[in-house]
Amino acid sequence: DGQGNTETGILTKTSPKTKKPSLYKVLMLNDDYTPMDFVVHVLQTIFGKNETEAVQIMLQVHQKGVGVCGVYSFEVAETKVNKVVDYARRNQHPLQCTLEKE
Ligand code: NFA
Repeated sequence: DGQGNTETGILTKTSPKTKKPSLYKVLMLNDDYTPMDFVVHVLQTIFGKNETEAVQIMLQVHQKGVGVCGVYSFEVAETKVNKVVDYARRNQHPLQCTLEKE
């Protein structure tokens, strides 16, 4: 119960130190040049979306200018952003992603 064990009479302390990690949204931004198929492919390979989900997110970004690819811990979110931007660059597409604290 956090203060001790009532059965044995031995008092223990639970550590108050652990915290739930903050969560971060990975946002994808629209541009006029990146092909829709490439965006769908990125959403499937880097964010683990199925074809239907990937197309929905891609269309949301295309129509609204921004969309949520997923919500992750800071480290995972940052790694995914870097993977997207790097993979897009290597394919000469301007596709951009950013992080936003939830
Ligand atoms: N707007 C891009 C096009 O018309 C498609 C796109 C969607 C780009 C989502 C970036 C993000 N080819």
